[in-house]
Amino acid sequence: MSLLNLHEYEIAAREKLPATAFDYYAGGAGDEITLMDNHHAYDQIKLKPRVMVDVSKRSLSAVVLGQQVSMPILVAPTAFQGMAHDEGELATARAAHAAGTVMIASTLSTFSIEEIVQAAAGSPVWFQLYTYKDRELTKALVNRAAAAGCSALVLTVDAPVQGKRERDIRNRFQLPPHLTMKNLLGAGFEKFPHAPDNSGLSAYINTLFDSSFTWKELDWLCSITRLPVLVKGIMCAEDAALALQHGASGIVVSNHGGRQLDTVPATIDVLPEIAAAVGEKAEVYVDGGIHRGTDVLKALALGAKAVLIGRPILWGLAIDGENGVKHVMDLLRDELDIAMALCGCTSIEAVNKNVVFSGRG
Ligand code: FNR
Ligand code: LAC
Repeated sequence: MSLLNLHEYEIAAREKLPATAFDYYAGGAGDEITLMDNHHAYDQIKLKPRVMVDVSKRSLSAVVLGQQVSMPILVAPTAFQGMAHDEGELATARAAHAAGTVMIASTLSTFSIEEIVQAAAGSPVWFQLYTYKDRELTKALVNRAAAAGCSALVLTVDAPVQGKRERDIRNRFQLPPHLTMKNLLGAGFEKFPHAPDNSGLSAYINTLFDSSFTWKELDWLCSITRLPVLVKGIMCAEDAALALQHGASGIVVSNHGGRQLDTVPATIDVLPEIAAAVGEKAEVYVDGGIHRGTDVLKALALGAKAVLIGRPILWGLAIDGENGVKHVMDLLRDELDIAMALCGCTSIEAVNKNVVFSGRG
């Protein structure tokens, strides 16, 4: 029998993947408190069912950065998808296309951004940007993404240094030898450095990423591209306001899936305050811990335009490549559809904070 929900996908993926890969995908920083809170915070929020509403016709379609998607559920950028499946990011891009939604491709992908955009077959791909100390390289990545056909940049700002991920340190995490970070091939940064006592990724990030990047550099980034820039990794209203002042078209409320700074709040707990501060000025997205359609509905109710899904995509990919990712998206879509119907909502626009009991938002 096929898997029934995203939790079952995780269990099956844990059995299938090499332990080092599973740990890298599943793990978080420190004691993994934030990783767990991201999930559990959703359970504390209670939906308000509404009855005797005509819900016979329903639509989940939404518009993100001016682009129509079949549902407000997007694929979060996650690195090294080639560890989950030989077709890696290409399988994910095909599944996102089949699901009618956006894939956000990581800078640290195991296929190139050109290959990924091609696999997406006309569906929107956004490029997640990590900024390298080598400013020309950073600029070259931006230009390449635009030339490849990406329709937005997602600048990740919560990783000037890498969080302390003890699973990866313990495993001396390394990329399997047959995989490279293809976007970085020309620059010679396609492999981890030698790091016998550490996570190779941690050594890579701490050597190469630009930890001096500030709001001033966001101005610079916006000045060198015509693509809209989303800033990913915002956890408070003050930083959301700064992002907008410096040219962002939107923000992603994210704690990097609990992988950077442990003991920061669950994203869903800070979303209402940030969404209220941003108002109609820009688009607000959220990720972290979402594994049920009811979670998606709660995030929309509390102010998100759409949500991003990280790890569950990797579990789908590990189990059955493109079909697995598509099935994960379909499960979430069906669950969201049911939850909306039972809350009396027939469209995404109809979802608002009245869908949850008060106490939050
Ligand atoms: C990530 N994330 C991430 N974010 C980013 O901006 N660039 C990246 O390359 C990666 N890589 C990455 C790898 C893996 C294995 C994970 C789990 C996460 C963070 C990701 O985009 C997202 O913020 C979280 O994964 C969301 O939380 P959930 O859905 O995984 O709980
Ligand atoms: C991670 C980095 C690559 O979370 O974003 O592993």
